[in-house]
Amino acid sequence: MSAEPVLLTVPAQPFEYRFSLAHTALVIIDMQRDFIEPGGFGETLGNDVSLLAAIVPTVQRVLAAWRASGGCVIHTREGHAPDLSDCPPAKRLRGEPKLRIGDEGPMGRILIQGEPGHAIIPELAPTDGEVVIDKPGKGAFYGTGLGEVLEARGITHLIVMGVTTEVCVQTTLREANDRGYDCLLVEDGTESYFPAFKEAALAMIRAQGAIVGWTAPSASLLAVLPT
Ligand code: C5J
Repeated sequence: MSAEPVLLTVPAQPFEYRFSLAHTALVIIDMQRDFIEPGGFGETLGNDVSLLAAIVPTVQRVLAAWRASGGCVIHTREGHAPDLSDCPPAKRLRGEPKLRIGDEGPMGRILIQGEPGHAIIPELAPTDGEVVIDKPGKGAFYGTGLGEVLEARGITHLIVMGVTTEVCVQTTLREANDRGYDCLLVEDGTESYFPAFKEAALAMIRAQGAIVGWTAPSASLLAVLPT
């Protein structure tokens, strides 16, 4: 008879979040040079990328603690095949960015797999055995094998960090919630180019009795992880 996994409880909003390490994945969304460093996709859209860089130490701290606890780690990267076959023209042609997806920039072709800008920042580089999901869209389930990866590992809960809060993070949380996952978003482990959008997204996620999920500061999560 196998023992029941130990349940950990995080003080969270709108109420406590309970999870077991055995059935929970830490999902780190799109902490790529293209979003966080000058000269990438984020900056071509006119954004101040320093806002996003500010959360790197927090994400590093939670990742280190999660790795030490032996939990499953999943990283995602937004990007497209070099021939752009998985990039809808509407995504590439929308707006008036300085450079479009696929154009040559200071970190290689913008948002293209294998280019320097597409890489996860070195501070958060995946280690052997960690899953990396390449995604063509904003949500991490659309057009990827993430659902199958989670199912194969018996994952029922997701603890999420990354960028940007109201775009790829929120889209992924909504996709996950519709698939039945209980999700906790780490408040200081996510950021937006627009602080007001971050706050609004956090409020929307936890409203109506955790209609999309829970939110909690990293300190509350770190306090319950085994040392
Ligand atoms: C965006 C993302 N903002 N990772 N991507 O286009 O949030």
